[in-house]
Amino acid sequence: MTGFDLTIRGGTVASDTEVFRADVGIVGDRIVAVETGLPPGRRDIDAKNHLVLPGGVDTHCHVEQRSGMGRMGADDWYSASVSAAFGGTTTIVPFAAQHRGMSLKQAAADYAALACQKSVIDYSYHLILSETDPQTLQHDLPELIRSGITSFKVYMTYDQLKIDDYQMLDVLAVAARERALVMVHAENNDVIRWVSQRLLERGYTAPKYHGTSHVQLAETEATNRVIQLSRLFDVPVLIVHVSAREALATIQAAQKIGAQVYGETCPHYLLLTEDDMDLPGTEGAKYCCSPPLRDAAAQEALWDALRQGTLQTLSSDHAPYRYDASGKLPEGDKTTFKQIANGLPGLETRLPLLFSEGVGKNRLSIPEFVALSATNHARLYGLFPRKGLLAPGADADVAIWNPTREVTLTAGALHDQVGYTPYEGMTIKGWPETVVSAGRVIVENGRLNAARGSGRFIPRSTPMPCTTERELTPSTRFFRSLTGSKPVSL
Ligand code: DUC
Ligand code: ZN
Ligand code: ZN
Repeated sequence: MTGFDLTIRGGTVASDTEVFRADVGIVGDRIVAVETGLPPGRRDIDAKNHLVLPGGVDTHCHVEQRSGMGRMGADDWYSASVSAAFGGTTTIVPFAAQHRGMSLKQAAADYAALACQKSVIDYSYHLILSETDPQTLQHDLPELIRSGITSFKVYMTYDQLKIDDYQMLDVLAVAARERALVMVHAENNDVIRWVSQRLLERGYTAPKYHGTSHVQLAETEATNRVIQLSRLFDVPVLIVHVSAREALATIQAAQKIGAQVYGETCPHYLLLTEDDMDLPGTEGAKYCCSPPLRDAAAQEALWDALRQGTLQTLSSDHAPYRYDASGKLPEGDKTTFKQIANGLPGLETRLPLLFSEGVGKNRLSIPEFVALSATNHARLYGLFPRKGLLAPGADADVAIWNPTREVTLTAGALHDQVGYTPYEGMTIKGWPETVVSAGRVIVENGRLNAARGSGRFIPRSTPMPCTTERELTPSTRFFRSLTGSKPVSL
């Protein structure tokens, strides 16, 4: 084949199953060849001694979004997408959030307008659903799913966002009918509320009490509850940001009996612990996220779960709240654990951390890294085979990694607007030095070469978990029939 616009030459290519020597030939925005000995293109990149991997796909990040607590993140679509690109991620899927009283369709339209003006890499978005009225569930949601927004998140906690079990059943029924993937923030709201109230009454206000109030059993209980609810219709659910051992065991047990449960975790649950919330003054606020950081045993269990496939994706859950009154500390040094914005930044550090701590420390193979960083995201959320692999026909999204380059992480060197990194001073090994998005070399020699708004919206197909045809039991068939408008016979 001749006439490549770009070839990436002499590198070690990997997929989620194999590692092999090949050149990658690109025409326009697509990969057209992956084989050895390709002829020169109009431009050649020498990838000798480098790994040539699919650009990362980050399917859980918060960008230009107001939180359940009403707090605005520091990153807009421009800064977030630039930061993602520098960290080797070429597709992001954040959230268009419907807050109470808002039209879902309007929330999605407003969000789309922001994204298309600013993102420098390809993107889609999920929805966040906080209303379950007929307009939302019967009209807006099905229409948005059919337009390529094929997943959405619901919350079991946060007074301003949570849905109850009855609403959850309504939501799961629509997902089953429309073949969309439901992402769930699984924590028991009342347990957290009850414990928090008692702690505050007794003057326990420091950041570390965030961890105390988000006790592990709150995550276990909610995880189990939504899994059981999903079984009524045999509909897939994906538990986001799994942090704890018991929640993992619950997911594993449900998978064993055939429940369609998928799971995600994030770098901070693998690398940080509850001790990080226990720093002098309010410093621990930088480490408050929900669910909270756990302990070393949880970290080991999460690594195991990533290797064994209990959890399929590693997302950043980038939630960029600055360490000031706009984010983490609305009441300055008087801020209680209950007022701290929940979440950690991590779009740019997600893959370098996973590479260094995973591949570099022999916890993960290179194919496992590719699966957890890109391929599984693409499959689970309806982006495959356009994203998440290097093969003819796929989008030319490539991260060229120097596996031996050492980098010391500092907030000043990152490209988000958060102003701190939880990993300040940590030295890691391996960095995505050159990043190609839709055939454009957008990061090279530490510089960005991409215009605002040059990323594209990618309509998503039916998520893989929702495509599997399963034989329904008579009971599931019956309960599914109750979600339609036709009369059912008992
Ligand atoms: N849930 C998230 O998914 N991200 C940040 C905070 C939260 O509660
Ligand atoms: Zn969440
Ligand atoms: Zn999140």
